Amino acid sequence: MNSSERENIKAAYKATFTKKIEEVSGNCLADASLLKQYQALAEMVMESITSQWAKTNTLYNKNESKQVYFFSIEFLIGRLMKSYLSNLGVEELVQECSAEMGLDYEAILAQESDPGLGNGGLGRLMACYLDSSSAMGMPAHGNGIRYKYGLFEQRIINGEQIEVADNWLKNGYPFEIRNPDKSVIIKYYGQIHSENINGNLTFVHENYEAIMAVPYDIPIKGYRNETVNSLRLWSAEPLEAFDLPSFNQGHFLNAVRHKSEAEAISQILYPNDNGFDGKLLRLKQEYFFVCAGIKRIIVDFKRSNNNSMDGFSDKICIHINDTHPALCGPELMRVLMDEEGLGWEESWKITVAAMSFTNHTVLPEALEKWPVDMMKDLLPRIYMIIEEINRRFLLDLDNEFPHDLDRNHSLSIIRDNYVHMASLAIVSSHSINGVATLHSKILREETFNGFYQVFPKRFYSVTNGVSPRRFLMNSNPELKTLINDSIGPDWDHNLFDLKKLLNYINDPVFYQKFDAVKLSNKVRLANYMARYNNVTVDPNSIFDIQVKRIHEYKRQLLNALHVLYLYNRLKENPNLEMAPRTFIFAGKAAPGYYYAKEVIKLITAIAELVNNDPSLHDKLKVVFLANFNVSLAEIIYPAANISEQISTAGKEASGTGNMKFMMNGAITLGTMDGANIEILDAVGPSNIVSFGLSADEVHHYQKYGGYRSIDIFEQDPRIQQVLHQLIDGTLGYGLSFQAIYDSLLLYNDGYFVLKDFNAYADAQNQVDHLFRNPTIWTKMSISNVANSGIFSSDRSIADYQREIWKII
Ligand code: 9GP
Repeated sequence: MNSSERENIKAAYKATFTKKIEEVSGNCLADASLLKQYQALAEMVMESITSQWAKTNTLYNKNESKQVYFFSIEFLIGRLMKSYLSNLGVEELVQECSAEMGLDYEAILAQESDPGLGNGGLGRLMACYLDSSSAMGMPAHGNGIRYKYGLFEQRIINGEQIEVADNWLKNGYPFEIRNPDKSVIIKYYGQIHSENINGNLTFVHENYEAIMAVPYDIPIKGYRNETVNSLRLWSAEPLEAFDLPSFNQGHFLNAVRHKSEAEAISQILYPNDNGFDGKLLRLKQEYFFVCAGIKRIIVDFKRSNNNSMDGFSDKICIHINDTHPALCGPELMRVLMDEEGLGWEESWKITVAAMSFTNHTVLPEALEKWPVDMMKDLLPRIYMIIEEINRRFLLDLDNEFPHDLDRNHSLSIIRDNYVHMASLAIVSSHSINGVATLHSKILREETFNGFYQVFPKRFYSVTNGVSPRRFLMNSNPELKTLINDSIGPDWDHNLFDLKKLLNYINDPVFYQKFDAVKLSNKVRLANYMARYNNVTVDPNSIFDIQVKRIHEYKRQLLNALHVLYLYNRLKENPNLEMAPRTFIFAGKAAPGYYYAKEVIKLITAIAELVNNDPSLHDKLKVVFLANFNVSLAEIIYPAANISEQISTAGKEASGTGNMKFMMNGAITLGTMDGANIEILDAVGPSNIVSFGLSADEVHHYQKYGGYRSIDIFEQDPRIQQVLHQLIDGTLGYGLSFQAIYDSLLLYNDGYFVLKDFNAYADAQNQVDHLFRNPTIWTKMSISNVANSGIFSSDRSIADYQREIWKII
């Protein structure tokens, strides 16, 4: 485009935007608030996307290509405006025009709410996979819940986490389209009776409670291509908003009760990450979006397939993201048999061929199981089908392994009065995968070993990935520009091309530019911390960052204890030679997770102690950033020098924050857990700092014993000092962290914090030495960016396509 064409386009943009402002606000541009400016821009974006969206849907409706449907109870999508603009290829233009019109582009974008429709890794992964599928022009859609309130907003008050409702819809959401014409009725409770209709046994559901699932569709626009896939989020509504007969009889509360009971289903996201509490409402949620999603898939499929179900599993993949949507299996069976009139065998063949399942955790407390009575009562027909799936599965098992009662019991979907959702998902899927090599191995050898023996060919491994568009190009524009200037712009379609940066691995001029980018991102984060935490930090210090959900197995505690130890060293020797360090933490604790909340309190108490001690001469700072969410993450990753990935080995399925940090040049300080192992493989041992027990060692201790935390305590005066400080008032008058202290000593340190302490402290020393040699450090950092291509979610999606969905 020549410059006069560009000027014409800009003039057209400005005119349209000005007009749009009038439409959305009734004001002229000069009087329009930032919110209205954002809404005007959002409308323009939607207008440019919707015709491509319609075209993509028309194409898909011809059923020519295989469609993938991700069923997930979480989709942590983050703000979308920047992605849309950049995927449309107009971001620079909008930025330029905004500046010329005297508007604050970043402030306009900040008006968008950040939908917290997920807890962490699981939901964010789904968002990256949708982004990648569209970027690759692959038909893939999301099916989830449109929670009215997303994950709570975290405030830190007097050092403690306080939860505030996340009302992300308060100003409306401009990127969704409500499609009530595609609503689905969901039936709960009631009784099932069988009837013989024309010689066929038919199951009839009576006396049920019905609610309506109404879809809201969000376009997922591909990066600089014509593909627009859909994320469909279901909202629960009553069939009739108002019960007039009750009202007329004076039962005013009853008149609206049904409305609020129905709406409760999509009211709020359960705030547990890697945890499970068997609440009835959660089971209602799980069936709600499964039933609605499956129904629409079938309606759409049949419409474009001469009203027939032939070839369904050749054209449809139903991907179950963790066990929350595991009812997809029985629900598909129900529809195929009760509504489509197919027999059991045929329905089962279709179901298993269509379904695939990804497991995301091996933590026993996160494995879902529902009381039989609850399931039977709420979902009577679904329960009948699960029983039958189980009966047939156990029969097959008995044929293959006769009289093996133990095996039969341990693999039974229904056992000890619970329905085990992972077992259900495995039995009804043709593929089961873990999300990193180690995790998949643990699934095969431990967690699901019994199933692996029965279905060895069903087990796969697909290492997670993250969107390079969101987590590199859009959140680190300066690095993007430097990479473009160095290796050309084509890496945006193939992240493996980042390897070309290795040509600059000994180039001092490139080093300077690379360091300048990192510094600029650190300054951005330092300004944020000055503004929101009122803490001044040195941007030249090591930014050592641990951001993720607060969980015992993720071991923020190990990091915090080490900070306290470093503090003690500095107090003892104020001249200690060390690079100044800023330890940054962020993450939410599940509201009912007392221990995790104590850890937050501990970190903020250490921050108070350290940041207010002038004798440290600013060598050490500690910051806890409140309300970690996708938007904050986008500021944090580009600014990191150190990425703390220090989970107890064998516990973190993969991690994806580790990949986002790496893409932005942070060096991983990590245990050999989850995808850290693949990061080590990708960058080589000299570009990562690893430490600690291996998963095998942890497993061995857990199985056979032999670890006594008290022995470590007694032998190590550093640990003694730090642990005493937890309870002796050092951290604040009257402040005592007895529960943490007890967990480490009295309850034998279940997450091996003390066992790994020494190795961690050594690793931290190594970090300090490396950082003090800037040439080595920058080289390591560049190597991390250059070798991060394998962690693009485009690669993960390509793996799923090839191995699991069999889409060529
Ligand atoms: O804890 C895992 C995390 O390791 C992984 O990266 C992520 C995506 O696969 O899933 C997390 N699991 C959950 O959030 C709950 O199963």
